[in-house]
Amino acid sequence: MLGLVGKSNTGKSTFFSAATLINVEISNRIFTTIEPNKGVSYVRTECPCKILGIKCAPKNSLCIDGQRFVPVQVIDIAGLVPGAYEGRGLGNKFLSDIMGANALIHVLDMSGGTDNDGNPVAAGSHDPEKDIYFLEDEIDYWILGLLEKNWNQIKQKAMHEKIENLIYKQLSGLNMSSETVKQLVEKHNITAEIEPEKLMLFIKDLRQRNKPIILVGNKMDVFQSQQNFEKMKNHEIIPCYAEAELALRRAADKGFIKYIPGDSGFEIIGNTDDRQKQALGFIKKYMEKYKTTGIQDCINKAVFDVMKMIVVYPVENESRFSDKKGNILPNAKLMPSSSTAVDMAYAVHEDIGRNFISAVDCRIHQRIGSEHQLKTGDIISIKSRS
Ligand SMILES: Nc1nc2c(ncn2[C@@H]2O[C@H](COP(=O)(O)OP(=O)(O)O)[C@@H](O)[C@H]2O)c(=O)[nH]1
Ligand SMILES: [Mg+2]
Repeated sequence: MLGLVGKSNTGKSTFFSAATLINVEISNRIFTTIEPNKGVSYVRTECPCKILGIKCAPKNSLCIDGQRFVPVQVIDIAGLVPGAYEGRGLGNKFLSDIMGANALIHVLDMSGGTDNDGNPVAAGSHDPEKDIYFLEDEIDYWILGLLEKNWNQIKQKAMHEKIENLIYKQLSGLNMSSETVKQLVEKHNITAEIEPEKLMLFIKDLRQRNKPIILVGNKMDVFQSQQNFEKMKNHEIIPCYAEAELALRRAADKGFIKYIPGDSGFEIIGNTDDRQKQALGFIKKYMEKYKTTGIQDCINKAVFDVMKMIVVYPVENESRFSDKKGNILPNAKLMPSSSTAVDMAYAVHEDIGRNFISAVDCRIHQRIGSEHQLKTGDIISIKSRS
């Protein structure tokens, strides 16, 4: 799950609406909104149907003109205010929401038109670079709070129990592997008597692994944003124009334009009035400069580069690339990049994993073993004892 975070007024809800709107027939829209702030977005990847010259029939995902869109949950996490970690504002809700996120997309108002508390101010009056550190600090202090709450107990128990186990239990809500916690505890030489500054370095390291942050510079259409973007070149920021992406997806939904999320342009195909033409013209100019609106880039970066996932296609029939019913490339599965053939078998079904015999890499018609490492785009048929 990806969490959208940022102060009020930076464009999170606009980003969320754009990222979760996709122009496909209703029958294909299997994923609907779960809660008001939770929705489904899609990572975009080349569908193997294109290169193989076949017509696919996706079931758990979508294929638009040879681009496969694979669902990923997104949550619009409101409530970031200074002191959220102390429960200020919607602080507690904010923190329990980020607890469940695998990566955070931090939406910045690059125009500097939003003050510390999330109030709109004149563009250029706030330094958006500060917001980067502000979010990191909020999360760090929150994790520190989780540890400090029971530090006295940890101290006592540390006499007869390993400190890494105690810290692991204390941070169980973060869903980290015990292996990662152990590694970090060793790396930072954590003991029950650790000095606060050293503990903070440990927490920063832990946060970077547990809640990696993708920086999004929104409102790049505003003049001041471009100056700030130049000034902040030492950070890796994806330039973004959320309002435009929302307008494009809505226009595509209504049939005015042809636009596939993530494309570097669009085509007007319906009747548009002067006002619409003007708005689309402005967006077109922006895209000529920045290539895309940035929304799809953010989702893809989060899933592929930061969470390091791959997309693989399990099939039954190894020569037709289909399921039992003949649907070609029906399912696209997101898996961690280190996944093996047997991992995929388990991901399809527990029983198939347990009864795994071998698998076939269908694109090259080659048998592969259980420990064979998969790569993105693989089409795999699994043989199991039935
Ligand atoms: N210029 C510009 N304004 C935007 C963009 N995205 C959002 N906004 C505006 O910023 C304001 C706050 O947006 P909203 O999505 O409600 O922000 P949230 O409070 O972070 O959820 C609204 O007036 C939006 O229209 C953008 O890409 N460019
Ligand atoms: Mg909002």
